[in-house]
Amino acid sequence: MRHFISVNDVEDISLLVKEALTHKANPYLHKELGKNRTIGLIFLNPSLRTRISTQKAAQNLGMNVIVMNMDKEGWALETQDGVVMNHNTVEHIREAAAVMGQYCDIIGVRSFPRLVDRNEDYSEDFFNKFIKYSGVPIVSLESATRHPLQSLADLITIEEHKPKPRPKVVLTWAPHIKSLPQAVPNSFAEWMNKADVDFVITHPEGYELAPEFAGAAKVEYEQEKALEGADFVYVKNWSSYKDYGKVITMDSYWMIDNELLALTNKAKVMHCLPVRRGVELADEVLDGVDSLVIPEAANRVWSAQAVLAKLIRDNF
Ligand code: SN0
Repeated sequence: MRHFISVNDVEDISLLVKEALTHKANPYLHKELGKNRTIGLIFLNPSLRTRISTQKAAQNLGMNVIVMNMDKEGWALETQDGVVMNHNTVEHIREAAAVMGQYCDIIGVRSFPRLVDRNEDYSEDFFNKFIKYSGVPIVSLESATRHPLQSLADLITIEEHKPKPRPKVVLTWAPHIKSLPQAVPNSFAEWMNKADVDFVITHPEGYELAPEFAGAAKVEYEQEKALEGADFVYVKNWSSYKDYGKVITMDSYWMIDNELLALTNKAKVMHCLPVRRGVELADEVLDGVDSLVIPEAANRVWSAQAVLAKLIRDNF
């Protein structure tokens, strides 16, 4: 594995889950693996779990870690080629990424979509340029269209809590007041489509995910029907892909509460966090016995540790 950008970079997802669980059982077993290696974690957007869990994972492997909130502490970046930089941008990604590649053996990058131009976001231009100009392995800490470290942590959590060999997993759209990226649901869908699960997506009309991410997943527009027999309910809001970046409905009755949860097979509830209480998920569910949101967040460490260990082994 040269980079970790999507599920397509992973040869065998169940093997990666197994490796993550090995790190979980014995976090410091490979504390020499990353010795004298430096990882740079570059954030162009806010983060809590990704930042701390990836830093912790790298430290468990003995790596040196540099964290930079580039949006606040770095020079304003230009990403387009051929631009005469006589406006607000100060430094071109060609130089910025190349220089960081000189200081770091691996670079993790977080960069959200602008949600203005679908082609621009879905081309993953920023990530592709970062890969090209840095010259080192790149780990996605959430890109415009994907959040693979989250999806791997989700799969680890499902593996640990599944009540049967092939559980039913339902990804449900949730209401929100803001326009959010499709990265988390896109990524979750592409990982679930490769996992041994019965995968169903439910959302109001107009919130269809991009076909390359929805893949062969079953789409059920009636939420109550989708929830029937579910073993896991994965809750997430996203803005429209079709009417790009728009909030087309806020339908508050889509919020999962105990009444909707009663339709499932005693389902466990997942959410990548941060979650807006009383908007995306009812307090009674988040505070109830079926919530997995904290163990799911805890698994972010083992997800990152498995990925970094693989990158170190495969590249150095
Ligand atoms: C991000 C998202 O992609 O949906 C990060 C999730 C890991 N979430 C948000 O930006 C939430 C913002 C808000 O105002 O609730």
